[in-house]
Amino acid sequence: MVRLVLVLGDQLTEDIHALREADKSTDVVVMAEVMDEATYVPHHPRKIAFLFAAMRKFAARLEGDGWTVAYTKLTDNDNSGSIPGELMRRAEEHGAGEVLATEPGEFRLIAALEECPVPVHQFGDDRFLCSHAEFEDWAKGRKSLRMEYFYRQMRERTGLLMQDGKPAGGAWNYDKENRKPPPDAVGFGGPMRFTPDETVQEVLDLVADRFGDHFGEIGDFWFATDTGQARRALAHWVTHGLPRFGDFQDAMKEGEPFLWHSILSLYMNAGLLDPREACAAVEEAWKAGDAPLNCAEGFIRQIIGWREYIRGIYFLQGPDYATRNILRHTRDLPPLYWGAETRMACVGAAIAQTRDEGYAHHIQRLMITGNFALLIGAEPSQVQDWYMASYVDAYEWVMTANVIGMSQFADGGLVASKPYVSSGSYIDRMSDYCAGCDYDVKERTGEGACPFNPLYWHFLNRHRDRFEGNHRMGRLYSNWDRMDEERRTAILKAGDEVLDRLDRGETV
Ligand code: FAD
Ligand code: DLZ
Ligand code: SF4
Repeated sequence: MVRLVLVLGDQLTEDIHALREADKSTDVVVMAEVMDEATYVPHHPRKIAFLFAAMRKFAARLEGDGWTVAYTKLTDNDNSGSIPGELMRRAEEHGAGEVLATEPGEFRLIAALEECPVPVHQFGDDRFLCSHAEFEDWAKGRKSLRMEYFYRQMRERTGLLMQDGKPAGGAWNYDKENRKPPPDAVGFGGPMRFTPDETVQEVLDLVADRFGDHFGEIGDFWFATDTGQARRALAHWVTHGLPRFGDFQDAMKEGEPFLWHSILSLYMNAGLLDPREACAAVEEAWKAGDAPLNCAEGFIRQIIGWREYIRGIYFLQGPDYATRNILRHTRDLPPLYWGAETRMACVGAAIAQTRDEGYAHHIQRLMITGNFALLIGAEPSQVQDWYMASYVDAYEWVMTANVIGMSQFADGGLVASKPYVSSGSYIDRMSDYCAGCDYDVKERTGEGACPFNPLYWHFLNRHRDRFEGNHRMGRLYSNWDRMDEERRTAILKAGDEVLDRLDRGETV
């Protein structure tokens, strides 16, 4: 009997598990552009365009390779609007009694496939280096699930940057070398850009027409949309970006959205680029003397460490992880996140580039938009929805532990050993934003004071019971206690005023 083989929009890998299990001569591949997936959060238009274009090119490639593909375009009259709906429709059309699928990266879709009237067999997604069982095994019985220990095990398992069973260079982690402030000039022109071909252009017109009300601009679309292009983007970055990637990994610079970052997450997450291949290329560059160890290690740690760990936590914790809110934060995310005016240069820059590119690099996500949301006490699920809607690389398997855990501390410290909050001085040290800001980063109170300053102390003060005993934070509370009472009262009042202004809908 004919079987259907489901390939989702972020499963565009030729040897993905379900395709490996299928028979090209009898089975039918099902791919579908559906409204349910495009709108369960209002995804950035560039994300929808990227995935639809890449899906169409991937389907054509499978057909060229001898597969039968039943492809549904968004505008097809009989499009049922959902993945289970399309499976049922295609099952009837082809007389299929079974579906082969690769496990989706989001619980809601896993559940939808489990409930589908046509039986769906979900195979493990082995594009990841660590299976659910292996992660559970690692986590079992541990008091603390810190990424660093997981990472060391992954280095040993993969052999990446290992010499005679020991970490190359003698240390596991060179993060200390990777915190330089931004240089005056960036000599790297950013990621490789691709001119839209006919397929991409058709999709760009469709998305502009149907999803113009979503936050984000299509603008000048330059993403790779097939594996060949994604590989060229990788090679370009390894040659030109990697050699300085590590040094400036945490830096931020006005007008430089990409710095030396790879902009490869969207390709890896959609299946166009194999993370093993990316790590191998980086290790090779280090071995050839073309990239320093701190840069190669920094990148490989993000992939086999953070990327795998973040996914492991999502699947280990289960569907309710996304709803955690241990700090009981309830403030609505202010309209400035959706593009309303702000006088804060750092926040304005991060959000403007998010709107224009669907991209912000890690420190912008963590220490600008994430930091501000945490300081004002925004409701974590609203923060999660904003990130899901704003980034081209966003899927729940990777977003949830980054937002709920790392950024908002809503899981009570499972992922992060302390909350990622800072005053303006960290932002001033790591960026050049403050020089062009309406606010004064040196001031904690008064009309022109940088809002991050009073909000930082306001946050620490209102959560004192929880954080005072944290060995990484005790010194902060000692500093606070050493200020005279009048000063402390004035700072807390300044924090209240910022929050009141936000609540009244005034521009901050
Ligand atoms: P680079 O700086 O060049 O890093 C190399 C690669 O490492 C990335 O391509 C990515 O695959 C991986 N990586 C690095 N850090 C992480 C991490 N914390 N978790 C997972 N992978 C990581 N990443 C996503 O892919 N999708 C998301 O939806 C996402 N949401 C985030 C939300 C918040 C609040 C934070 C703090 C981080 C989030 N990240 C997310 C992680 C990280 O910010 C992005 O992977 C990175 O910015 C992508 O840009 P890049 O490819 O230029 O990365
Ligand atoms: C994100 C996304 C979008 C916007 N559209 C589609 C689509 O139309 N069809 C599809 O198969 N997949 C799409 N995706 C990706 C899925 O939402 C993704 O597979 C799940 O979020 C699981 O990671
Ligand atoms: Fe951001 Fe404060 Fe600096 Fe302005 S002064 S850019 S708000 S950190």
